[in-house]
Amino acid sequence: MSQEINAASAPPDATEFDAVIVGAGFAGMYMLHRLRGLGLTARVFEVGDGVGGTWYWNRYPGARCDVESLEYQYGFSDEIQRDWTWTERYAAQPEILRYQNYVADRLDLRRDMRFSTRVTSAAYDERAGLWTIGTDRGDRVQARFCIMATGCLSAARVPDFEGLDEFEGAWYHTGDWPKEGVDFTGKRVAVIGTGSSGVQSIPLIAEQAAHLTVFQRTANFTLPAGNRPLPKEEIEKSKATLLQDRQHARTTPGGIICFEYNETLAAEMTPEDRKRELESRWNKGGFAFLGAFGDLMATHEANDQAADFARAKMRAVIENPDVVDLLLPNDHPIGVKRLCLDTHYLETFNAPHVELVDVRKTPIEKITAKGIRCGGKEYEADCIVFATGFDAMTGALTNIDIAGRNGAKLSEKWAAGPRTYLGLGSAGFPNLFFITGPGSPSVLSNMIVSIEQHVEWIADCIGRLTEGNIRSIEPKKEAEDLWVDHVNEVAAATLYPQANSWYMGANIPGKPRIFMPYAGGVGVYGEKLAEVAAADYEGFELGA
Ligand code: NA7
Repeated sequence: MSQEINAASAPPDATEFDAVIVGAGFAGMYMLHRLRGLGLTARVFEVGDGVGGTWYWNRYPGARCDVESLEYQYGFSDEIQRDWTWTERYAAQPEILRYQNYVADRLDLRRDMRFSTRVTSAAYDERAGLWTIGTDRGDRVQARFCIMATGCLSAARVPDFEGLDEFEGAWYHTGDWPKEGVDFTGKRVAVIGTGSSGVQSIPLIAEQAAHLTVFQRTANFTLPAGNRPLPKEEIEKSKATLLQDRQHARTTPGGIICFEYNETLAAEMTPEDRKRELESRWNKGGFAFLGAFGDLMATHEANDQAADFARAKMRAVIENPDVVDLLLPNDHPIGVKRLCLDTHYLETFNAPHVELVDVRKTPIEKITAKGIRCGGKEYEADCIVFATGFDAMTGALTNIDIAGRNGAKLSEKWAAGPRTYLGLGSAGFPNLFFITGPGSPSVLSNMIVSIEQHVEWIADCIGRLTEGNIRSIEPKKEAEDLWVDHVNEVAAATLYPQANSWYMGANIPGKPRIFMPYAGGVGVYGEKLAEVAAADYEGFELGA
């Protein structure tokens, strides 16, 4: 590791690099480390004033990872993992951000990073074989490779509600939370949105607020996270085996070993066995619930068993008869919208100062000076929290003016939905890589496992191109078309397309309804990546 730490950086005022990396979250940090290991120069640009990406921005109360901390960490360095100790089963945002800063210190990453800088454009010069990257601070730098480590959930989105600029109170988006925090003590607070961010923040906001009004469009399946402090023995065991465990995780569908998939189909089990399986997984907490039967995500029959079980459990903790039916999800199979893991979310609605408004029945009409108008009634609020999600998977990419061969724009090419080969690149955009791009397992997996899988593949690829004096790599259109078809076919064999989810782009008016991540699983996908690389980058055009 020390050799890589000492790798030469480009001078601070350099404008030419081997690679530019956009984003300093988990993906950008590791990518920089790997490129340094190849002896290449790289510059990272990041909007935040520090490393962290998702975990830099999502500082809302209760923000916590829904993948267990012992698995949600880098697995590439034994030294790094051994010298860090997680405290809880699910790490909270401040702890994850501390971890990222610890890694940035250990690898001395910041000297090649420029913070508080947004990349606004990237244009490919075909003759020179170089990308020119522009930023909002006026930088114009050139690099052979441009690597988008921009994250899948980083373009925070406030819906276009009429009247927001007239609102006299303060408003916040969970994905762009003030660093100094927000004190809701004694305030009347409105929260719009009941995805993971709403479900995590609502119980804590309710503890402070004088009155809390929650505006719900879709009731979500939510189950107890079962968070707890990590015992010493569990930590020690993980430290001893993390690197092997990570190899194992890469062969699993979700990149998570504690998930424990049961491959038996629901119909092959007795009702008692099904109940026992669901009960033990529910009690354990976490996403493992979705692994109860082999066909839980594939057939309505199996899914209904789990969904009915979950609804009964949810119903049991809701005391307020006025809201019980509203809080129970009934318009989508369980798991096809991101499952929420909560700590006392449903119980929050038992409190007399917490109110639930159904905006499916009566959509929000407008934001007023004093609050939110909905169903002809004005709900007054001192603060509004938008827990309304992200322009997921594509937003952070299409927000940058990316121009490939002949000036063709990525945003135009993707107007009817993202088109990539393996989620790694797009035809017409040579030497442009996406880390966990659309068309890869990404958000359906442990993001860090998928990030490492991509970063290592990209680093190997760049290393081989550099050694072989190969100027460029770019997906062939035929390979891309086949991959997009394959991604769609795999999704169609699951229940995923049956919900209005951000996986489908359904949360953004006008966004094409396409299932964006690859549902074939991390293991299967990893085999495909290895085959492609071994076959001299089959499906890619290599430019001499
Ligand atoms: P999500 O999961 O996209 O949730 C956003 C929520 O906001 C969801 O309940 C939406 O309802 C709701 N929403 C969005 N737009 C509106 C409008 N216009 N009116 C009313 N309600 C609206 O984002 P999160 O930040 O909670 O979580 C993102 C991921 O981060 C999560 O899945 C984990 O992977 C971590 P809808 O369901 O679309 O009807």
